[in-house]
Order: sequence, then structure tokens, then C-alpha cells
Amino acid sequence: MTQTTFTPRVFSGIQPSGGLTLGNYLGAIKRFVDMQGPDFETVYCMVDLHAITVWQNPADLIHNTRELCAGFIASGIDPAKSILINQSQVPEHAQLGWVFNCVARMGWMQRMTQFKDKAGKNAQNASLGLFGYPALMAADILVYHATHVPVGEDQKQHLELTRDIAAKFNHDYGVDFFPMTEPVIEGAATRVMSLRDGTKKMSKSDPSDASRINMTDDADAIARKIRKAKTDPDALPSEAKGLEDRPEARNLINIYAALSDQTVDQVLAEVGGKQFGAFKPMLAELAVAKLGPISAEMARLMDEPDEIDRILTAGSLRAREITAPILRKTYDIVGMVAPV
Ligand code: AQP
Repeated sequence: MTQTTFTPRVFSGIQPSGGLTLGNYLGAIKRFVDMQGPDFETVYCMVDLHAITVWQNPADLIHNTRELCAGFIASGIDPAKSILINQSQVPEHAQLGWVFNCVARMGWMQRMTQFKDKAGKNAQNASLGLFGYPALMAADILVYHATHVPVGEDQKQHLELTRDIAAKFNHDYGVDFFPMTEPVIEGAATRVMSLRDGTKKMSKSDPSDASRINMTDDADAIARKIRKAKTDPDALPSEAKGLEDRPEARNLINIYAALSDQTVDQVLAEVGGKQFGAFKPMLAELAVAKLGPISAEMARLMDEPDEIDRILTAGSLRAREITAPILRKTYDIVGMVAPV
């Protein structure tokens, strides 16, 4: 079989399941912005169908979807350069998701650690959607034939599943139709941890607001949360090796490195030997300087929700020019009679 060449295309998404966190920004959005340019077509998505795998108040879901879109744009994603959509406006995501439900195997899905983490002890009461989420995520990516997906470290397993689904589909139907998508997990902050517990991921659904920096936090809130962030009593090391077994120290250094576009070694060369009492104000100042303009622009954009809705509608029309033919071709391969 001749090898298909795929257009270099980036797809990634974020759930509008709450306010954006610094983890979403550094692990995902900042890197979405970096990939926007001549090398790739870029498609960025508010994955509202994923958000409802756990209960969402409908009014909050609308607000959070618009706020997420505002966060994307305020961070530097340009709707003229990237396609910006909310998932439910592009029906081919869910349609391909169904095909992939029939390709993915129960055993594969049962190994997904995020389901186990999110369903917790009450898995019998979790929604079927939460269990099937990674198959829909594979469809989100592959309905664009996306070749690259920038994500945080926590999504690695779902990206491997995406490749497994693509490979099984191609194998079962004897085609070379879906690409083997490359995860792009790079930078100093692929896993930003909770400010209260350096072994737990910073998450928008953590019950403790002090555990995270929200993109909408004001300067006082950012400074207070960093001041109160859990640390240890030792001074900062001068080399990365000295951060081993110091999860909270490592987390704050990683955040500083990602916000200042430096490597961890560069940061430690500057701050090694300092106590947290001296380092935390430096980090707070940097975080406020970087996030302040973004949250101000988000607030301005949120004053014009109609404009955000127009951007999402225009994005979905552009997206469907890509997704409709790929879905149709998938249906043809599978054996679905086409309209005449
Ligand atoms: N703490 C994090 N560090 C680095 N990257 C992160 N991401 C999320 N948290 C961190 C990345 O952000 C993208 C979108 O994630 P999501 O919101 O769709 O889902 P999530 O990973 O489940 O994020 P949360 O904040 O933990 O959401 P809830 O609390 O609703 O479950 C992904 O690329 C993710 O890697």
C-alpha cells in the first residue's frame, strides 16, 4: 500500500468545565499559540460534549464556553489564523465518535487511568460518556486527520489510544486512511501541580481554590496563593538534580521557567541558594505580569458575547469543510449507503 501524506495539522481542545487554570495555560494554551504559524493548520476546540460527561449547569456551560474562547483569543490565538470552534457545532466529531466506539475495545478503555481517577470509588454511578470519552477524543483529533496534538502530560495515554484506534481502523478495513497522530508534550510545565500538594495535578475541578491559579484571578489573589503555596524549609538548589524528591519546589520552579520561557537550569542558575521567602515574590511578580494582561483582555472580550458566538460559528463553518469529507469517506469505507 502506498503511504498517504497528510497535511500538517494541529488539533487540541479544552473542556469548558470551569474556569481556566494556570495548568491549562502552560500545559496547553501557551503551546497552542506557539504552534500557530506557517508550519501547521491549527484547530482549537472548546470540547463541550466532553464537559457534560460530568454534570454541568447549562447556564454555566454557556458562560464557561465563551470564557474559554475569550481565554484562547486573549492568550494569542488569532481566529483569522486558527479555526476556533465549540465541539457541538461540528457534528462530525460525535458521528465519528460513534464509529470509534465500535472500533475501540472494552479492554483498552478499562485501562484508562483518567476514568479511574475521575470516576473514583463510585464508578458504577459514572456516566457512560465518561467511560467512552477517550474514543470521542480520538474522533475529535482524527476527524481532522490531525498530525500533531499539543497536550499536557496527563493526556499521554489518551493519545496512545487514539493511535491504537487509528491503527485498528486502518487494519480492519485495509486502508491507510487515519494518520498516526504525534502527541506534542513539551516544555517546562507539561504537568503543573496543585499549589497545596505537589503530587496532585492542578485542576479546575479541585474543590480547593487555593490549589490553583485561575486565569481570571486578580493580582492580589495570585500573590496570596503563591505566598501560601506549600513548600519545604530548604533553600532552592542550583541544579535540577536537587529538585528530586521536592515536588513542591520543583513545581514552582517549573512554573517560573515556563512563564519566563527559560529552562529549569537557567532559572536555577539565577535563583539557586535563595529561600522561598525571597523566591515566591519573584514568582508572584512574574505571574501577575504574564497573566494580568490576559485576564484583562478576557474580561473585555466577555463584554461582547455576541462577537465570541460569531467567531465560533464562523470557525465551525471552516471546520466542517475539513470534517464533512473525512466523515463521508469514513462512512464509505465502513459501508454506509451515501445520499444520492
Ligand atoms: N495541571 C496541568 N498541567 C499541564 N497541563 C494541564 N492540562 C490540564 N491541567 C494541566 C492540559 O490542559 C488541556 C485541557 O485539559 P481539560 O481541561 O480538557 O481536561 P483536564 O486535563 O481534565 O483538566 P482539568 O483542569 O483537570 O479539568 P477537570 O478538573 O474538569 O477535569 C489538556 O491538554 C491537559 O493536558
